[in-house]
Amino acid sequence: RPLRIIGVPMDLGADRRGVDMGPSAIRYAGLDRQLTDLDYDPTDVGDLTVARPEVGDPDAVTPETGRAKYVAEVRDVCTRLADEVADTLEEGAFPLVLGGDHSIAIGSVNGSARDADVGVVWFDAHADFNTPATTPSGNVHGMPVAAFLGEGEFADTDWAEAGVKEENVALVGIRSIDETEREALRDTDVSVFTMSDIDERGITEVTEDALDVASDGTDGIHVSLDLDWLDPNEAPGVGTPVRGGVTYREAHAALERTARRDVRSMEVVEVNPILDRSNRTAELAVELAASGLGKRII
Ligand code: DIR
Ligand code: MN
Ligand code: MN
Ligand code: MN
Repeated sequence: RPLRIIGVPMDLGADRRGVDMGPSAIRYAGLDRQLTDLDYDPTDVGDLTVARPEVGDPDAVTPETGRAKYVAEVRDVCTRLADEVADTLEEGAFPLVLGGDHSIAIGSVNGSARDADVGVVWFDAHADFNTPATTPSGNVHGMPVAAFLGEGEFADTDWAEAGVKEENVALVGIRSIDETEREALRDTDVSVFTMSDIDERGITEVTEDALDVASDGTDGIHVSLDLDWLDPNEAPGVGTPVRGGVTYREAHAALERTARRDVRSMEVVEVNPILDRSNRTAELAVELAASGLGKRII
């Protein structure tokens, strides 16, 4: 099975420098080898070019964008990433995107949804549903779900709004939401599965529900895996850790269930090697990507 690895060394959507080294760390952790063992035929197309923070204007506030740091640079990268992902699918290969901060999901989802109806499963501690009007931080990595759904300032933007239906989006493992973000989320048909849901119902049942949401009436699922979904004890190399995340086993169980469905594209994001311990978060990213792509114990 042909697969394309697309690196996106993006750190303009988050406050912590170092997440731009995520794609290198994930490759170093043995991604190519894992994929080959799984009978994929990976082609690594290298990294997209991302502007350095010194070049952009962090505090650009425009009537069009409101408060969203480096949004012009993020838009430029996401536009190119969307093309790359769409081309990959058109050529019959599976797109595996390596971040970089989570703002790049705006590009991945747009590429995946260009010629198909897609659902999205979002494994994350955060809901990533802020808009330039609601954001407390100004960081675009807290906005990608709102962006690809065309909320607020992202409405009718050709680079952000992706035509994905709210009813086909499921957020899983959520435990940190800003107040205004919570209110906006309640007004939508996005499905939110919190850590409490996982506590009460177990990871398998919750994951199956999320996969049903994303599959219902769609041509396939885009899987977005933010490593801060896991407990920080397991995944220390992330910029915005939140206690009380999923365990190592729960994470694998969820991605093993995911692999049984019609997954058409995937991204692993927010690995920050500067904050990591001996690259273990990048190694975890590789393992979980492998589970999500069909790796089984026997
Ligand atoms: C926060 C943090 N909700 C924000 N978001 C993060 O900045 O909008 N997303 N860390 O991954
Ligand atoms: Mn995220
Ligand atoms: Mn997160
Ligand atoms: Mn809406």
